[in-house]
Amino acid sequence: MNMPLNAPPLRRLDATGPDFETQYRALFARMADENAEIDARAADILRDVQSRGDAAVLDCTRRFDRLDVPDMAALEISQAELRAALAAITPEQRSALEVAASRVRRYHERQLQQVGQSWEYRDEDGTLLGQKVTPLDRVGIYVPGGKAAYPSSVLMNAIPAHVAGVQDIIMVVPTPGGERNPLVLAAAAVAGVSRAFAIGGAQAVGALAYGTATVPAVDKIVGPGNAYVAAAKRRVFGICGIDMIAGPSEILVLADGSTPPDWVAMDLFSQAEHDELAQSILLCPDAAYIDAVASAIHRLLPDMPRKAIIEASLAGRGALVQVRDMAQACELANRIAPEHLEISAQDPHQFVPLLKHAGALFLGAYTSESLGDYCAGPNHVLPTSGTARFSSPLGVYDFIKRSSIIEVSAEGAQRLGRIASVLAHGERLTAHARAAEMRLR
Ligand code: HSO
Ligand code: ZN
Repeated sequence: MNMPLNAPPLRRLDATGPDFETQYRALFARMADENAEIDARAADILRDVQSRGDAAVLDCTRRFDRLDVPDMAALEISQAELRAALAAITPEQRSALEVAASRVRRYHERQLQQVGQSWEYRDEDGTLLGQKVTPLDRVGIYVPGGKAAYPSSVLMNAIPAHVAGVQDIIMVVPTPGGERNPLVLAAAAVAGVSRAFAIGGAQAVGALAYGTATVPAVDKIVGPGNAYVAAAKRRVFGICGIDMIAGPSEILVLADGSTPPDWVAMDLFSQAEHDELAQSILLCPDAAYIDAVASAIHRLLPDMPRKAIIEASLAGRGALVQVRDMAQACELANRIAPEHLEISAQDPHQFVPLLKHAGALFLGAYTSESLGDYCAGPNHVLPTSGTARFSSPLGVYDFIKRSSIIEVSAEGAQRLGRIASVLAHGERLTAHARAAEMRLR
């Protein structure tokens, strides 16, 4: 049964071997995601939307989404339509959406308790210092609607915004050929989206960033999209905020060999099925177990409806890697900094202190990543492509900002005034110095 797999779909590497460094570099060669041509086209679209507003958005929607409507009003999805979609889905779907939403809400409410608190303290001389937390006024949520339309992503983007206290949540979702996805609309109703528009691509990003007669300008745009959307988000950053530039999905499984191999194989598939460019990797010290996962992959793959995508993803960027031990697996995991990190081990907790960089950690055999994708509670919008080294899951903190508060007492102005005056003179900024000195007794 232990059929070793050396040919495609999945390469096998040995992390203790002499060639590993070269193989590793090839496996993680970053995709050239800043395609100059795509960027130039996104820039053209943004310029057009900035100057012609709704008319440009309508033209693009005709061209790219094959959707010809007389005016932008026809592209707004009304609250009544969102509610109707919620009423029309099956009771089972509705309850799944609602339970998922309430778990996601609860998790993010906990986050709000930690990061949403304003605070202040007083110096001995009475000077008051603090930090005031305020939600953003209005945010835009980009929901992909082409190859992949994910109602779960509507929840994951809108709920933290809602929990943070954002008043206006504007959703955009492309509807190629005019087809509106009922589950996406139902999720928008559950999540409390304020307004929704059937637009997408760089034109939707432009509409949200600059505002048009119909689409209100937002303070931040969140949510994943295709390469045009990513390019447009990069370009409007600064006019408004953006969350991150999301790359293809990734899963890294660290296995000690105690989880049924079929479970691990299916978890690898679960990310691979998102995209030909998705990346699924197994790290394991046990060669026989790797064989077992390889044969599970062979056996299970033919039955998968998305087997072509899975196969392309596994063959292109997947790997089964034998490591010296679990400690080496943890070192490699930190280097990879994956979006999703499953620790499929008998005692996963012993490895947690060793793991520093990952979008989300999934502990133990029962924690399939897919549970996190839908309903465990934490956000599924996560840093990809190694950006977990410096960034975090989408969260309530992405929808709030902080203002500093300073109230200097008459007493405090004496001490601080002298310090400020010295430093201001050092910078040759006389007005700064005088402003401080005038308040000295
Ligand atoms: N794993 C994806 C999220 C998702 N999965 C949506 C299923 N639906 C990116 O983290
Ligand atoms: Zn997923």
